[in-house]
Amino acid sequence: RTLIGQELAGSDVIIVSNREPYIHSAGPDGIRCAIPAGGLVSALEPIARGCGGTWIAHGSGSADRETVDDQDRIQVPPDNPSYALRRVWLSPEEEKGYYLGFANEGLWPLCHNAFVRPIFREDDWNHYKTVNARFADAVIEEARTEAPIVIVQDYHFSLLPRMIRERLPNATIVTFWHIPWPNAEVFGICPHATEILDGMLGSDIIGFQVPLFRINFVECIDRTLESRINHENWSVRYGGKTSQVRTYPISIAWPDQPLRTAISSPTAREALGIKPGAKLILAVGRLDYTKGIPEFLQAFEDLLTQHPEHCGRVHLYYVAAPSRGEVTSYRTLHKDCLRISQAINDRFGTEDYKPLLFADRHADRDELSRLYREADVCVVPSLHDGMNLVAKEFVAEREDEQGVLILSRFAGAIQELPEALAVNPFDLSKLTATLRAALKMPRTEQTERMRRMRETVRSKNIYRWAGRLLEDAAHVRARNQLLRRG
Ligand code: GDG
Repeated sequence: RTLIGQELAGSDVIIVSNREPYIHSAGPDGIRCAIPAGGLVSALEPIARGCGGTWIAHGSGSADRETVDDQDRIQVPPDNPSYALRRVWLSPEEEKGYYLGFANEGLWPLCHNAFVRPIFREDDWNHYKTVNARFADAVIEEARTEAPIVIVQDYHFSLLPRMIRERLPNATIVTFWHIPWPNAEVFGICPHATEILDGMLGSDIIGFQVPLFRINFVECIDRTLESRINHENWSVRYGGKTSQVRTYPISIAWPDQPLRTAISSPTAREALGIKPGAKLILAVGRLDYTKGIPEFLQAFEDLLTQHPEHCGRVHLYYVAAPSRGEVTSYRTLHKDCLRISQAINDRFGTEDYKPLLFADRHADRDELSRLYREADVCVVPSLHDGMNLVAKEFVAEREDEQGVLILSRFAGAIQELPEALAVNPFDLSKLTATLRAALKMPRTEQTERMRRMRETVRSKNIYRWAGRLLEDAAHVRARNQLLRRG
């Protein structure tokens, strides 16, 4: 963490993401400032703090507007201001077209094999272009030098690297794509495939979570653009400029201080009414159709149907934080999950046994930590996932080296965590069988697997991710400076 700060102290570093690192909400005692959940913020916050850079994001709440009145730029975090947060305000039409429309109804389903049809509306695309251009303006305004390091996050900003490059040719631009990249045939569905690839190749470095996504990306370039690809060092020469295509598997901060709860406070199990000896299965994730929620609920129902000895002895706690509720497919998913959950409880519940708790709300961080620590099994049944941080969080919390992780074969995290029980969430009978095996796994085997996973997550943590990415950026910057001089 300190190294990152030292390396970049005084550098002109600009981070761009859709979401803000701090969310302001208005309450009875004024405006409160909270850190949103998710890996992106914990990964990039130390960089922003360490180098006193600037973070540019979409201002997301009315309370946000109140905190700045008519100014767009504030110093954060509030308790120890160390970098600037610049908000870009979007009109409701821009937000709908760029964020809900093109990014979340177009690119999100395009990039995930969840078989939800992507929707590409011309209007959404126009808003996406406009908003990318507005963020480019903000980058230009915020750059303190003519050669800043700009770190662009995710599928909301595929056009931004080119837009910055045209106006700041000496910038070092790194784009990190947090979600999967589809194969060339699928990507070809997008009516704006060429512009998107051209936009991304404005970057010096394009980062993906795992090797397959980079292979897919390079294949898309090969089929779409006049370019020269070097398969040995994964670089693309296009329009007189070279971009490196790299992999940086994202991770989490290893907890510095394990959560210590007061001895007198009830355990998560007690709070849920779980009897001693009964097993707790946990799943956590945004309410998103890529996360395999109905699929896993079905597997749980099958477990209770086919192996009734589990009734009364096994509980499932599903924390499904609502997400993108303005998009129809998400609303339908939410209703389906509630209906299936109700049916399971109606069928198997008794006066003193409720098999399933489906919590469609945002849990607080301490509650999640406790659940991770007390669960017997944690399930990540994603149909497709760039990485999946929940799997790593569960492992990081298990100081006791107990607990079984069931992890989708289609989540990037499986590549670093082969000791998890891998599942294909589309294969219902195997999913149910794996769940059964997890519930029976001997403690010694749990320890063996968990110990190895903990070693991996401890060493391949978020600081390593950020460190590798910035080291590569510094390398590219130094090389470009030399080329310019000489
Ligand atoms: C993308 C990619 C990639 C969830 N519910 C609650 C809550 N969470 C936290 C988890 C975790 C984060 O949100 C979700 O992590 P995922 O990895 O599942 O991320 P996505 O949102 O799908 O984001 C993904 C990630 O980017 C990073 O590159 O891993 O593949 O899709 O940290 O703990 N946190 C709290 N309450 C909740 O109810 N506090």
